[in-house]
Amino acid sequence: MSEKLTSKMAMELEDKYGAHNYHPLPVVLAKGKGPKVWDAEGKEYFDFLSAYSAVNQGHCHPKIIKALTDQAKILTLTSRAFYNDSLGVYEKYITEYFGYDKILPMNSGAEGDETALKLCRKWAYTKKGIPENEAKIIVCANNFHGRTITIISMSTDPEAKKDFGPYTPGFITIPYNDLEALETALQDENVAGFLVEPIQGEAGVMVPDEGYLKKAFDLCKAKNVLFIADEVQTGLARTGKLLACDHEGVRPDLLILGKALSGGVYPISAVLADDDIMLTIKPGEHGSTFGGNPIAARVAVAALEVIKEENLAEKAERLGKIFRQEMKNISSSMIETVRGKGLLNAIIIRPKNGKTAWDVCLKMADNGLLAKPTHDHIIRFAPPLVITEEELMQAVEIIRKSILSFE
Ligand code: IF1
Repeated sequence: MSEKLTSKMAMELEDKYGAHNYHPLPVVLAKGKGPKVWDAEGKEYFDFLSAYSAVNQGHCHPKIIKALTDQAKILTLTSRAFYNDSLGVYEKYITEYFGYDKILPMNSGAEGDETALKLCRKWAYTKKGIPENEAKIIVCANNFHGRTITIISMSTDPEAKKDFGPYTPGFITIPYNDLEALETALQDENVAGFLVEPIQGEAGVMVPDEGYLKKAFDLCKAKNVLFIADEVQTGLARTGKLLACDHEGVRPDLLILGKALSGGVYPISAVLADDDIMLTIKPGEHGSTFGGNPIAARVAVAALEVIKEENLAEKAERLGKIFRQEMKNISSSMIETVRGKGLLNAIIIRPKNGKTAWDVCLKMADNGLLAKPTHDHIIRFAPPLVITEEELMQAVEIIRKSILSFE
C-alpha cells in the first residue's frame, strides 16, 4: 500500500471498510503544518476546527514532534507495573504548572471524565460519608463529555444516547447556566459533585453568564460538593486564558484535561486534584495500560511548554476579539449570532434559499478554509492558536466571501 491515494480513493476506502459513525466533510487531509492543512491533491486550507481544539499548538509543532520521536526511539511503553523515567518528570511538571498536588494520567478525554467521576464517588464514600451506592453527581443539560456508556448516561442528546441503554444511574440533570437549579439540586445530601464544561462546546459554544462559574463553585463549597471542570475542550489557552475557569478565578477540585494536552499528536488526558481527593483511590482500583506512558509524558511536557513559550493564551484572547468583530461586520442576513471566547467561537446560520450551515462549510472548503457545522445551524470556528494575525485576516476574508456568495 505504498501508492499515493487520491481523495476519491481514500473516501471510498473509509466508506467501504470503516464503520459509518461519522459524516465528514468530503475533504481528505494528507499534511498539516501550523494553522494549515493540505488535501491529497495538495490543495491548501486553513484548519478552523483544530481537531476540536486538540491542535491548539498547530499541526506538527516541531518541538512536540521532537519530543515524540526522541522518546519513541528509546522507550515507548512499560505499563504501570513498573516505574519509567519519564512519568515522574511529567507529573512534577504538570502539577506545578496547574498548582495541584497530584495528576492521574489517562488517554482519551472520555477516560479523563470517567476517572473524575470515579474519584468523586470514591471521595463521597470515604471522605464525605455518603451511604454506599447513594452518591449523586449533578450534570448539565446539553453537556458533552464523551462516548462511554456512563458518559452518555449523563447526556440529554438523543443522538448520543438512544438505543444504548440501560444507562448508569446516579446523575441529576439541571439546565446549564442556571444557578437556582443548581442551588435546588444541591439540597440533596447525597450530592457528591457538580460536573460542568466552563463553555459548552458541542452544545454550540454556549458561554455562560459572567459570574456563573464562580457562583456555582461557591454554592458547591457551601455544601461540601466537588466542583468538577471538564476543560478537555476549553482548556489550554483556547478561550484566552490557560483554563476557561481562570476567567473567574475558579480553581476546580477536579480538573479534567485532554485534547491539546498533547498538541494533537497523541491521545493524552489527565485529571488533576489535591491529595485529599486523589489519594482516595488506592493501588489496583483504577488505571490504564497506556496512561502515563513515556511518549505521552514527554509529549505532554513539550505541549505545555509551547503554550507558555508562545503566549498562546494572550494570543487567543487578542485574536478572538478581532475575529468576533470581523464576523459581526459581515453584512449578511445569514449570520444570526456571533459568540465565543478567545479563539473558541461560533456563528449561528439562518438558512437562506434552502442553503444551510453545511452549504456554507462546503463553500468555505472550496475557498480554502475548513470548519464543521454542529446542530445543523451552528458553525464552530477554532483555529490553531499559533495562527498569526495576518493569517487570521486571510481566513476572515475566506469566511466573508463564502457567506456573501449566498446573498
Ligand atoms: C468526536 C463534540 C467537540 C469534549 C469534552 C470530553 C470529550 C470531549 C468537553 C471527550 C470531546 C469531541 C469528540 C469528537 C467531537 C468533539 C466535540 F462536537 F462532539 F462535542 F469537541 F465539540 N469532554 N469532544 O468536547 O474526549 O474521549 O473524544 O478524547 O468525534 O466525538 P475524547
